[in-house]
Formats: sequence, C-alpha cells, structure tokens
Amino acid sequence: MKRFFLPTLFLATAASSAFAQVNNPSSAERFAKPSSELVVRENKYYARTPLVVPDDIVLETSGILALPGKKLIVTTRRGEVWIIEGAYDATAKPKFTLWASGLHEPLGIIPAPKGGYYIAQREELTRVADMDGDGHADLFETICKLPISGAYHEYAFGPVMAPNGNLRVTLNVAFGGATQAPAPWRGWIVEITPDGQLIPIAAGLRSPCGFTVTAGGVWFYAENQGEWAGSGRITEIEPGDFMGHPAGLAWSKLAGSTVKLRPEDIQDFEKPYVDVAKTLPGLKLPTVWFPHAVLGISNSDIKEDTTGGKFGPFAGQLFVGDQGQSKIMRVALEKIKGTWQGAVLPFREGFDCGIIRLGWGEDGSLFAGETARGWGSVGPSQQGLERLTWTGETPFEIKEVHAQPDGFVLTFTSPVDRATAEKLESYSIAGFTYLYHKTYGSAPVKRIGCPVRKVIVAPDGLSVRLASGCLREGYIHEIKAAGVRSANGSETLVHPTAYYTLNQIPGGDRIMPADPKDAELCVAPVPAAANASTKKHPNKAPADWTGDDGDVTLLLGTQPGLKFDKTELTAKAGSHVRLVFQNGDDMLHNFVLCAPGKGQTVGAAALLFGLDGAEKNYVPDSADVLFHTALTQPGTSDTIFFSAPATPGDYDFICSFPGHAALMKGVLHVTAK
Ligand SMILES: [Cu+2]
Repeated sequence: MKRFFLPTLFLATAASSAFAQVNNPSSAERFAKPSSELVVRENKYYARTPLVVPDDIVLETSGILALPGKKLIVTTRRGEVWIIEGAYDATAKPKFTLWASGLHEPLGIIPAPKGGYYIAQREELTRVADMDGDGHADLFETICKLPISGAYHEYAFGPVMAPNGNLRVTLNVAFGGATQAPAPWRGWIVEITPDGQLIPIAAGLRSPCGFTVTAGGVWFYAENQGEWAGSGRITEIEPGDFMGHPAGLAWSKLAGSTVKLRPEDIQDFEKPYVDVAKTLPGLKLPTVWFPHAVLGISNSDIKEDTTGGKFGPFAGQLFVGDQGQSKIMRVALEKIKGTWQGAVLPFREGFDCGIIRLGWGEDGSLFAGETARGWGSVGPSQQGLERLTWTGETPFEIKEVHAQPDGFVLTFTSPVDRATAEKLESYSIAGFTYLYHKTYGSAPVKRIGCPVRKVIVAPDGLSVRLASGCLREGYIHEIKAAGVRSANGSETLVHPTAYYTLNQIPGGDRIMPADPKDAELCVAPVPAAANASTKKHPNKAPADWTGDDGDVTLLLGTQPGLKFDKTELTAKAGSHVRLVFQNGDDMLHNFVLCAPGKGQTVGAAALLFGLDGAEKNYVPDSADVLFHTALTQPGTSDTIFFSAPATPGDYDFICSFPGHAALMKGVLHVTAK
C-alpha cells in the first residue's frame, strides 16, 4: 500500500442508496455534492450494495472467501475472522459470527484441503481450523514463519494456491530507512509447501497487495506506485524474475534464490523503464501499466472473471481494485511473441471506501473488501464490504484491444454506429512511458501523439481496426474513442479510453504502408509549459522591483511523510515576496498559494487531472490558485516572485500533487501594511 493520503472531501460518487452504511458520520457532509454523471451511468449496469455492518464491528475487510449456502468468511485488518450469513441480501441485516480473533493483520484467506483455512499473517502462514465443530476456530497451526523487523509496511499478502497445491505469499518491503528488506525474503514472492518448506520465486516486489494465478496457469501481481515504481501496474511473475525494487536483492545470494541480479547491479537509472530493461537482464517489463491518478493510485487485488458470463460481458478478463481512489479497473490481456501485454480500462467507481480485496460470490457477484485506515481513500466510509452485481444490461464499452503491426483493433460489447466509427476524428492515440528511478513515482514522459491514419469498421460493427503512426514498443498507448456512438441509440461509450502497454508489436498484414516520414514526425514535444514563467508561476523578478530579492524572502522546504518544513509563513499585504521552495524529500512536490480556505478545494481539483497534469505542474486552472511553483524534483528548488495579496488574511498553501494536499498544507498570514 502507500503512505499517500487522499483528501476524502473529493468525491466522484454515488447513488443515494449507497448512503445506507456510513460508518463515520462526521464524513457524511462530505457527500453533499450530487453524484457524478459517470457513476449514475455505471449504476445502470453494475449495482453496488454496501453490506450493513453492526455498529460494534470494525470490518476492515482484508480477505474474502465465499462459502456454500450464500455465506462468506472474511478476515479483517484487526485480526478477526467473521462468518457472514445473508451477505447476498440487499435489504436484510446480515448475521455476523466471530469465528477467530487475535491474528496479526491477516491479508487473505483460502480453503485448506485438510480442513479449515490458510491465512497469511504478517509474520507467518497459518492454518486455522475448527476441530471440535462448535463454530469457532480452535486450531492455529504455523505452516511457515515469515520473518519481519517490525516496520509497519511489512505486509504479507495471500496466500494463493498454486496449481501444484503449494501456497504463494507476497512480502512487502519496509518503508524508508537504510534498507527496506531488513529480513529475509522481504520484497519477494515465495512458494510454501503444505509442510512448510519455503521456495523463493521472484524478487523486486514493492507493495504487492494483489496477485493471482489465472485459469491458464499464469501468475500476475499488482504493484503500487512508489520508490522505483513510476506508476501502478500488473506484471507476469515467473521464477527468477526481478520486478524493479532493489531492496529484496539483498537476499538474492541466499541458497535457493533463482534471481541472479545483486544490489550493486542497480543504480538510480533515471531513464525510461523500458530502456533500462534492454540492458539489465532479468528486469521484467510490466504487463500492463496503470497510469497514476488516472486508473487508480494504489492498485490492490486481482480477480479473473471466472463466472462464465454471470458477471457480464467480460468473462476471462481481470478486475483490479484500487485502495486510494475506491474503484475497480478492468484488464484485457493478449500474448504477443511470447510476451503478455494488454489494455486497462476504467470499470466502476463510486465505492464507499478504498478497495483492498475482491472475492467472487457463489452467484457470480463480486464482493469488494474496504479499508481507509492509515492511507485515506475516496468515499464516506473508513471500512466496509460491498457487493457488486451485473444488472443484466450490457454497457456500451470497448471490450478488448488487440495490437496490430500498424495500430490496434478495438472490439466492442455491442455494434457501433458506422457513420461515427468510420471517422478518423472519432479517435486519438498518444504514447508515453515512465522513468525507472529511486524517486517515488514518475511523471509520464516522452509523450507523443500517434496520428490515426485509417479506420476499417468490421461488417458486424463489433470491431474497428485503426492504423496509426509513431507506435513504440514498451510504451503505453492511450487510445480514445470518444467520437464513437452505438448503433443502438447513439450512445457514447461508458468509458471511452483504454491504456494499452505495447511490449511487442506483432507481425502480420498492415492496412497502411509504413510512412517513411514517421521517424521525423514522431518527435516528442518538449514539455516547456511546466517550467515557463507565467502570471501564476512568476519565476523571474518583475522589472519594477528594486533588486531581485523583493521586500522579503520566504524559505520553504519539504520533509518525508508528506510535510512542508513550515506550516506558517508571514508577509505584509502588498509586499514583494521572493519564495524559495527547496524540495529535499524523495518525492515530487510543489507549492500552491490559494485563496483563504480554498486549499483543499484546489487539492481535490488536482486529483481530477489525467495525464496532462504533469505539464501543468498538477495546478488546476482555478481562480482559487493565486501563485505556484513548478512541480519540483527531489533535491531541486524553484523560486517565485509575487506581490502578497492586498487584503490581509490567512491564505492556504498546499502541495497539489495528486493525493498530497490533505497532509501537505499550511497558511500564509498576510498582515496589514
Ligand atoms: Cu507533494
């Protein structure tokens, strides 16, 4: 997970029925705004039902397993295991029975073939069972110890049962400090035999909250943005792989390790991940990148749709939860030249709380387990459990994206309207990628437009083939089909944008010959906008100032843990202020001076930025923004020159990088002249 905290004021949610369970009444007023258009539309196809939880239970759901007879067994971050009856009923109050307690932050539960359940706790994999049949657990059998140092970020996720009957567990790295893998196998995925033998599989994981093995036997895990991870992503895991975070390499020399890389092989590359992968054997390319703040900020559990159509038109695809943005994304994969790749799309947002666990119900509904504690999340609740059901109506969506030698094929859930689908202007494509470096997260880099040159609509209207220039292997391609309408009723797509990670460009027939001018046309524009001097980013002293220093110099720095080094600054009304913003932290930050009381409003608006956010320093175009610095790299500074407001008062300042404003805030006291 992350240490990012989201302002929960932000909302992108939800039908009024969703308010049935508000565990934190003080946050109810945060829901004063009307539901967004998108969520209202999503509700038509996928209905959300929060479970009613008794007031005396804190259901920070961390593991979900459906039991026969429409029951569930769930674990919580507080170490409890509950059996829930009536969880499928929209109106009745479910019955909760405490089955076990006293576990150490369990983060998953699966059946154990010899009875009871396997549960991963922070420091061990355990079999828990009810031997005397009284309805409560009485056996707690340690299968395998998982060493920890005590750092709060040392989560153990799982287990997931491998096809061979062994159990896999993923082990988070610790946060910060000289080493983030203070105990063996932190930063690894390991396999444990039922008799407790530990087999290391792959290294370089950072915060692998979710992982799964598909019906086809392929393992994928979800990674959070963070240090060494430019953005969220899911990646195929095979034995011997290195996933990018160097902390776990401390243990690659131990007996049993299949990973050949050593800590000294990794430096602060500061280059696109795909470029480093070409020269660093073993570094695994992400299967599908999830653009940060666009498709989640802390992606969590992965569930393959094995319902055979009971959950709608996406059978065989993957659903991936997100903790910070309280939403679920959808992934459609394909294998090209031996490499997995594919598209991620938005699926459903507007949940009550951050999602860390997903679990199928026995009727093909999807349960979402929720918690906000320690991280914050969008929505009114601090924890909970919701059920998502397909209403039986088919949403008009991009169903799959398939790479072609000269572009992409998009398939749809229902036929497209030919007139709009045949127009080039109905589409746009752009490529970009993320840096591989020690810094926490990366802005999207090397973004270029990919001109759409030809469209062929299939006779049945269920797919279109797009030919485009400027495609790059290893890059993410943002594919928009905003102009396409449905044949039936001229509807727009519910979610018109897909992000396809093009690890391999396939061979085969082209529909457009390669343009010899491609190479010169496809040049990344220099994103000068971010550093330009503007009225609100005045990075040069005005000519009419006497000297460059103005009347007062304010020094502002940053500290780890999303903090400015000062929360109060003072300047006289109308005085000439030179503000030096020095970012000494290991993450990207800015300084945004806002109108009195408007800091959190501006911070919430910054969360809505898509990929263009970096070019705009994540500063919303708003009258509430008075002045700001550039988005400043770790160890660098930006200086701005402005006249303090003429009206005395307390002016908010924040960092507007998505997710920071709730904690990174302060006040500029403007005093009378
Ligand atoms: Cu910040």
